[in-house]
Amino acid sequence: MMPGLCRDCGAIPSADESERCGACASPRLLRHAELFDLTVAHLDCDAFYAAVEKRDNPDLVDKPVIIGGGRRGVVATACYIARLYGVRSAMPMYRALEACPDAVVLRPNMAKYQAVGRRVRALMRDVTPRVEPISIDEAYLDLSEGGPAAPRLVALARRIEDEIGISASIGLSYNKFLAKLASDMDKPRGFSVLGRAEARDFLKPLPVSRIWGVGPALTRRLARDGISRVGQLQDRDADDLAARYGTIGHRLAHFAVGEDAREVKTASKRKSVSAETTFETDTAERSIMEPVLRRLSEQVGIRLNNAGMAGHSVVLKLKTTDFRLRTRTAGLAYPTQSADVIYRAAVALLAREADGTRFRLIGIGAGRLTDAALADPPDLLERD
Ligand code: DCP
Ligand code: MG
Repeated sequence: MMPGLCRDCGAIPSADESERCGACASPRLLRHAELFDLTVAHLDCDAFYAAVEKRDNPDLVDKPVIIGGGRRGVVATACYIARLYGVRSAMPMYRALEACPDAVVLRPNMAKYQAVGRRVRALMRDVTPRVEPISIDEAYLDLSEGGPAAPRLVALARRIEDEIGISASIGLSYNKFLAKLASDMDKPRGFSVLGRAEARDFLKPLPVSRIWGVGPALTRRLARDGISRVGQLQDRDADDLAARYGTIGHRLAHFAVGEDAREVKTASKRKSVSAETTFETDTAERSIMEPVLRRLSEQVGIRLNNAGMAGHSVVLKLKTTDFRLRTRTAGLAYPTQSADVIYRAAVALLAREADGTRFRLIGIGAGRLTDAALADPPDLLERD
């Protein structure tokens, strides 16, 4: 019999293939052969900023709502009604309003979203301490301990709706890569399951850019080699791919067939929070590298904030044209989440390394992680 679960009341549906839950008559039944064997989940709130605003103003519930504008003039997010008109995150606001002239546009209220994000995270930590936050509204959960994952996730989604008043979508699988793909499959209010049996076929038609770590540059390079779909990587030898594309070749081979060995990393297990990028062309110019460092510092700041952590040191990572790795570390007077503090430390480190050597990759990390409560004493920041 196919294992099943009701997403509304949590009951186990009867063996007959009925379409509705025998206990509460809900049609929202989950059925999957591996339902009670899978333990890695990805949870992502639906239209997060917009959902919070709708929760707080019932007049907005059935209207198209766009959050954004301000200095950047782009859409941060749009509710699912506005998405029916084609409005998407990162779209210029004027285009969004061309597509959906009746939309209600609101400026983001970040402090409120941060607070709601923390409450969502607290509910996740009630289910398991093994939570790895990825951004303000999403996280991975490792549910390998404490009983079958699926019923606990069904209950979590319900608590987020009942106690916080927004909805989330969940992907359940056997690793992080597939869990994240799954959570995206059935938004909003989704619950998708990707088992071992179907992973390979599921991945086959996807564009290679869906593989974690495959950015625009590598996507273009693969396209030049005639590879656009994940399926085209499925029968390739990992060492061959590594010989052609560098170390990421191993990842291409493994992820293409649904293998991802990354663990769900809880805050206490994490040693650093970092961001890095490969230059389109190798460079020795500080004037080119510094703006890149600025952007990476901002990413690290956001990631620290999302993870509720602060770094007590800054690590600069450079890879030379001949693939030699240089890492340089600077201690900080106090733990920080500030992109500015990280950037200034990184620029000082870079000044010492910019000796005419050409670099192909630059990265920056925050090390010696501590709890965010200890970060950036206000008097120190003000003195800056
Ligand atoms: N965000 C942003 N700019 C972007 C993307 C997102 O400011 N380019 C903000 C607004 C989102 C929030 O981050 O509400 C979470 O991002 P998601 O990508 O999870 O998007 P949503 O939660 O809005 O929608 P979805 O239902 O697709 O997850
Ligand atoms: Mg989201």
